[in-house]
Amino acid sequence: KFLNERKVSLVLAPFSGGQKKQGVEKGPQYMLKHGLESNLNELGWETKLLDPLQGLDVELQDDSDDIKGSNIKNSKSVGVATQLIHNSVKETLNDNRFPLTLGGDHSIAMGTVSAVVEKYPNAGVLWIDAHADINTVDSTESGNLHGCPVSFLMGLNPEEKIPSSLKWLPKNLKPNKIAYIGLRDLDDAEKKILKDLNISAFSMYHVDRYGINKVIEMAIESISTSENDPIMCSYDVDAVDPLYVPATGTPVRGGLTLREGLFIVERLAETGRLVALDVVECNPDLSHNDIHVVDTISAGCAIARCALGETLL
Ligand code: 5AB
Ligand code: MN
Ligand code: MN
Ligand code: MN
Repeated sequence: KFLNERKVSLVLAPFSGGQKKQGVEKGPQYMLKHGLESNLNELGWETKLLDPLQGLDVELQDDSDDIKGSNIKNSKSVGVATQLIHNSVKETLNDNRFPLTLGGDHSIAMGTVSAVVEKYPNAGVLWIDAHADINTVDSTESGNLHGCPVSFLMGLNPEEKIPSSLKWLPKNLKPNKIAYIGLRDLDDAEKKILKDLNISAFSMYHVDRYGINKVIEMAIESISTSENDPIMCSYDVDAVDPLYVPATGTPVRGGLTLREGLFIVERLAETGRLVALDVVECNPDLSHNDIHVVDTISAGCAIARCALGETLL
C-alpha cells in the first residue's frame, strides 16, 4: 500500500540518552547529509521531515525519574523523547504516510513500535539486531535503556518499576508478534525471557544453518496471525557485521553480511506489508577513520532505500 502511494515522513530521532556513548545522536544528520532524502525522491517517494525532538529541554543526564534500587539511567529523558517520537509516528501513520525513523539509540523504538501497534493492532515486528533489547528494569546489568525497549513494549516490568516518565507507554506488543534476526550477544536473563515467552528468535546460527532467505520466511510466518498482517521493522545496524558497520555503540563480530542485511529489507519491501522502519545506532563518532563513518552511514541509508523498494524491479 505504501509502495503504491510513496509518501514517507523521515522522523528524526537524534537521541542518545538510552546509552552512554555520545555521537549516536548525529545519526540522522549524517544520513541526511549522505543524500537519503533526495535518493528517496529519485525513487518516487514524496518526503517530509519531522523533527519531534527539536528544542527538547530535558537534561540528558536527568536521573530524577529513575527507579530506586534499580540501575536504569536517564529514564526521564528517554520517557520524554520517546513520547514525542511516538506522537510523530502516530501522526505520520494517520496521514497514510510511511514513518522512517532515524536514530539515535534503540530506546527510541519504545516510541515507534508502540505507535505502530496502536495504529495497526495486528502488526508484527521484526527486530533486526545482534541483541535482544529485552532486559527488564530488574535484569539490566548496564542500566542502559537501549537494551530494554522490548520489555517496556511488552509490559514485562512491574508497575512500580516503571519510571513516571514512561507511564504513557502503551504495553501493546504481544510476545507472538515479534521475531528477531541476527542475534548473537544476549544476556542470560534475556535468554530466559525469550524462552519463557516462547519468542521467535533467529540467531546467527540459524542464518548459517538455514540461510537468510529461509530465516526471513520463518520469521515473517511466526509473527503473522493472518495472511496480510502489517509488518514493522526495527533495524539496529549492529545486526550487520562490524566489517561493514564499524561505527556503532555495541559492535559484535560474526554478524550478517551487508548483502544478508539488505536482503532482509528487500524481502520486506517485496511483501508489500511493511508499514514502518527504524534505522538506529549509527554512531559516526565511534570510528578510527573516515572510511568507517562512510561505510556505516551508507549501510544505514542502503537499509532505508532497500526497504522502500530501491532494488525491486
Ligand atoms: B542495542 C546489553 N544487553 O543490556 C545491555 O544496541 C547490550 O540497542 C544492549 O541492541 C545493546 O546493556 C542495545 C549488554
Ligand atoms: Mn498514542
Ligand atoms: Mn544491538
Ligand atoms: Mn538494539
